Amino acid sequence: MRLLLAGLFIFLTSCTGQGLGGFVVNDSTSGGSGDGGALEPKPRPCAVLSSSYAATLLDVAQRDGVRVFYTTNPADADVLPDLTDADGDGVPDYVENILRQAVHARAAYNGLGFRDPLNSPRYKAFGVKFIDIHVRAMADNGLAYDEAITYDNNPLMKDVCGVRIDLSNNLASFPGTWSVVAHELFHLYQYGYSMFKQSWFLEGMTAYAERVIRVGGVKGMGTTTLPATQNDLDTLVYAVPYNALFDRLAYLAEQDQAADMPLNPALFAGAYTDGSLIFKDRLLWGYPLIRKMLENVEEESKKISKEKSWDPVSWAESDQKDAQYQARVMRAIMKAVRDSNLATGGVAAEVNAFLALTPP
Ligand SMILES: [Ca+2]
Ligand SMILES: [Ca+2]
Ligand SMILES: [Zn+2]
Repeated sequence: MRLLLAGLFIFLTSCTGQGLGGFVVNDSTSGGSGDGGALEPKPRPCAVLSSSYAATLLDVAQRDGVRVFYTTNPADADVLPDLTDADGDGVPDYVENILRQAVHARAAYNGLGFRDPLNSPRYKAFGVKFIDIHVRAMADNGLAYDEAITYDNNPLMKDVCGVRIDLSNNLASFPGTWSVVAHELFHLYQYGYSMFKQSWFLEGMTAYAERVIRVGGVKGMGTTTLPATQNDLDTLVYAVPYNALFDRLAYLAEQDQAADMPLNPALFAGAYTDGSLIFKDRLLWGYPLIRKMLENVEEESKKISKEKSWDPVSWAESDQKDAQYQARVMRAIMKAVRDSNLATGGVAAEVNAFLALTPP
């Protein structure tokens, strides 16, 4: 690791080649400094990386604080296979549609009261200015990283701090009904609220949240009932990234399944370059409960930081994913459920059995 002075900021440069999992900022072991009871964490240095792929993403399209980096260079491994540019403005439709999904989904999440990641104490502490989407040739459809980073080997990134999403350069028939941009984007919201990166929490909740643009108010109509035993909780929730827990709880919390999301109607008119609507319907059930869960989980994240004397905005990756904290995340989630009084009528037994699994 080397230190660079750039203006008033001190950047930490990664010397790992293994992606962000082996991220070096965490080995600053700033434990102890904590936030000392202050409302917002003190400023932190954004990490500066020099990954080789980033150097060749030499095109960018940006709007409303979202930057999409890509390449049209046919000699580059990450080149877009489809360079169609229907309106001839120089931005390929593929990139334009990524940008439109990101901007619309973000406006919706924010309009529903979820705290924008760039307004979170965590990312404010690192001086994050952009949501950066890197369009690449990759095996996954998308990935969302939680570290605050920039790249010093790409002139377009200009050493301005961002949070990074990687997206495949080759999603079949994108945009179609794809919601992967909205999905990865919601992970950034989760990261803004807490340090936890347990898969059941991240993916279960996000598989629900991407309904913001997909057909339906929740995934699978919320028909999968809540875990009723510890074994259910272990095998159907904790062991299953794309579990049905959040969809079921959001379904139970919704009072009016036909209600439009209370968003600016102009947002719902948003369309992709082919004219198809970005929002496939206006439904997202139970979002106030999900929002409350995130707020409770944020408190739990802060509590653990204090108990462990960890930097509240920078935990070791292994601690972020540590299953020993899953019951504490679950307790924070259950507190939101208890406070919402869902255990009534025909589902009282189901909800109470679930809540009994992790007592307050
Ligand atoms: Ca265009
Ligand atoms: Ca929907
Ligand atoms: Zn995900």
